[in-house]
Amino acid sequence: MSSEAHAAAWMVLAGLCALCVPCATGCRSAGPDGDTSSGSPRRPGPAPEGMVWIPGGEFLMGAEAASESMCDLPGTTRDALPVHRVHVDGFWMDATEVTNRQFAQFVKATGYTTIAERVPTAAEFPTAPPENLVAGSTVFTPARQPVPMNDFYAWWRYERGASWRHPEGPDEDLTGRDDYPVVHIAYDDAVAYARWAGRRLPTEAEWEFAARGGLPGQLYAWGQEFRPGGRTMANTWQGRFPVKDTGDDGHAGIAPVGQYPPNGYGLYDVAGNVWEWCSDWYRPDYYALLAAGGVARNPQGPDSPFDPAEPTERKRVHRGGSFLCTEQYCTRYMVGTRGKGEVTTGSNHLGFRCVKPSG
Ligand SMILES: [Ca+2]
Ligand SMILES: [Cu+2]
Repeated sequence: MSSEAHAAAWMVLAGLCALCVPCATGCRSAGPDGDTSSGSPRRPGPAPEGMVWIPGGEFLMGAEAASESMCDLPGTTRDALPVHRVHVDGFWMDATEVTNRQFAQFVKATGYTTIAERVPTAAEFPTAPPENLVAGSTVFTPARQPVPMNDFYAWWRYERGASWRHPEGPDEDLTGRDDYPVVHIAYDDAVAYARWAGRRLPTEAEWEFAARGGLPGQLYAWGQEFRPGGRTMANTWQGRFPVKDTGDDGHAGIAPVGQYPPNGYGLYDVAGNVWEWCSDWYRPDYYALLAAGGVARNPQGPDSPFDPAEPTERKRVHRGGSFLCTEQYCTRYMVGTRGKGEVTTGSNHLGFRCVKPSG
């Protein structure tokens, strides 16, 4: 991929968090009737390493939260509507986001090179100037002063040499970061890891069912309040975005996995820290399609991707929000809301976790 492709890609990427601004209309959850019914409630034996059992069942998927309307910026859609009924079978899920330590084991065993580490070729991108054919990825950089919220170039940059090994750029490495989530992971990178581990990526429905932790129709993975009793539940952004993250929640920027309370199923960081890849193609109208068909059983996503905001980009779903999310801008740490990203594009706030079927 060329820098041009990257440029397009990081526009897409930034779209995750870039298009959202706070709405003044308040927030509503999916409603109190989103009760779960039992799917596969019994743990089918001992847990695979690092995984917890997600019992499956029926639930109300999506969000009516004002956060995902993102007011009136171009390219935004209420893509987490309508709230609709979904059933998922039980499965195992990684309790945490995949860490640098885990990803390093995979790379050591397989010699895998991530997309961000590959030098794009002139054959792939004949129109790109040679100087643009450099490996790298997208890195968040604080703005020096407050900037308009409609231009994410003010805080995203393409950094040559950035990759999972060098999250902030070539001068930084993984020293002391073994337990941090791996980042700068493109979709195929995540799939390759999952295959090696005998696992796979979650569907979007599995991800949301799991993230809700058995609590029906809540705004957050832990309930209706962002800070219940003043307690910090997730790694997000405090302070003026995108200028200064004050780290009032204990971490300015990315945090090691598992620093905040787990949800009802024992999953850590399903809100904030890093976005997580799901296996579904992204379409903003997919929920409407599902809702028309009654209870959707183990939905796998649409057959093909389509984002009207960027119709040529092939995107898959991201979930969970990141350490950059803030009510000033993007509150997609809310459990039913959706993100999306072009499949070859990673960044320093995008990672993943895996699931494994019970059988
Ligand atoms: Ca934080
Ligand atoms: Cu966000």
